[in-house]
Amino acid sequence: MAFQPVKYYQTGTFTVGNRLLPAETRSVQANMRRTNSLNSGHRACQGCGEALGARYAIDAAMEATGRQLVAANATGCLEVFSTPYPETSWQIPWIHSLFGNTAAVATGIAAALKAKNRNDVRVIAQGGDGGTTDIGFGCLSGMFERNDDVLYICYDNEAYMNTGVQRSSATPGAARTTTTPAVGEHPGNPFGQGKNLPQIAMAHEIPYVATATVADLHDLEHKVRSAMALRGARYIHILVPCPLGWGSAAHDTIRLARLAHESGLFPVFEALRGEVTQVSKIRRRVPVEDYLQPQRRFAHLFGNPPDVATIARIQSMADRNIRRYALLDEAPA
Ligand SMILES: Cc1ncc(C[n+]2csc(CCOP(=O)(O)OP(=O)(O)O)c2C)c(N)n1
Ligand code: SF4
Repeated sequence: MAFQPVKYYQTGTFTVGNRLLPAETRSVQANMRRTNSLNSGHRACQGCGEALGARYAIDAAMEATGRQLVAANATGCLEVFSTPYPETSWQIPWIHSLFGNTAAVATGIAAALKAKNRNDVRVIAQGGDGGTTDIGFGCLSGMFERNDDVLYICYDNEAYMNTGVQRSSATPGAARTTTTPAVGEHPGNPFGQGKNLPQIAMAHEIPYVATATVADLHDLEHKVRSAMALRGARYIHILVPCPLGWGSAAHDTIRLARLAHESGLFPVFEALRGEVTQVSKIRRRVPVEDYLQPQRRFAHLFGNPPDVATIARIQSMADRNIRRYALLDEAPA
C-alpha cells in the first residue's frame, strides 16, 4: 500500500493543535500564565475579531518583552469597548491618543524612554483601519520615515465601525457601508485603488512589515515576536472581521478570516526592509463567493440574478494577489 504522509495543519488552535506540539512551540494563548492583557469585562460585540486580534497580539508582545510594554491606542472600537472611563480592561500601561495621532504619541513615548535610558521598555501603537489609513496616515508615515522605535498594529475591519460603519480607504470595492449604500447602478463602495497600507509601509523600507489574520494564531504570534525582536519602525496589519459591520454571524469570524486568505483577497506575508521574505501559501483555494456570500455587506451581489460582473471583478483582484505574492505553490515566484 502506498505511503501517504499525514499533514497536520491545525496547530493554531487552543485545543488539540497545541497539545500535539512540543511545549516550547505552543501558542502564548495556550499558556495558563499568559498576561490576559485585554481582560474580560470589555464591551466588544460577540465574535469581535478586533478584540481577539488585540488580545493575541498584545499578549504575544508582553511575552516577547518580559512584560515591559506601553501601548498608545487611537480612538475607535478597540479604545471605546475596552476603556469606558473610569473603567479599563487593559492590564498594561495604556494611553488613549486622539483618533489621528497615535503614531505621534507612541513616537513621543519612545523618545522619552530613550532620554531616560529605558531601553528595556518597548512601545506599541494601535488603531483601526480608519485611524491608520485615513486620519492617522500622516503621523504614521512620519513615524516610518524617522524609523522611530515603535511597533504599529492596524486592526483592519475595513470600515469606521465605532461610529456606525462608514467607509474608510481600506473598505473593499462593492461593500455596503452606511456611506456607500447598496443602491444605484454600482451599489456599495466604488472600486478604486483604496490604500494598501502594508505595501505603503514597505515602500518606506522600514525594518519589518507583516500581515496576519485572526484565523492563524501561531502565525500572528510569530509575527509579533519577530517584530519585537527588531528595533526601529515596524508595522503589522491584521485582518479582523467585524460581525456588526460585515453583517456576518458571530461564530463566523475565524472562518471569514481564513476564507479571506484562502480566496487570495487578503495575502498573508512578511517583509524585511521592503522585500517580501515569507508568504503563507493558500492550502485550499476557494472562489471569492465563498468569502463574500456569508456577509450581508455583499448581499446585493447575490440577488436574482447575481451580479456576476462585479463578482468576477473581485475574483480578478484575488487572482492578482495570488500571482503577485505567489500564494499558490504552483504559481511562479
Ligand atoms: C478628529 C476626529 N474625527 C472623528 C472622530 C470620530 N471617530 C471616533 S472613532 C471613529 C472611527 C474609527 O474607525 P476605525 O479607525 O476604522 O476603528 P474601528 O472603530 O473600526 O475599530 C471616528 C470617525 C474623532 N474621534 N476624532
Ligand atoms: S462593531 Fe465590530 S469592531 Fe466594533 S466591537 Fe463590534 S464587532 Fe468589534
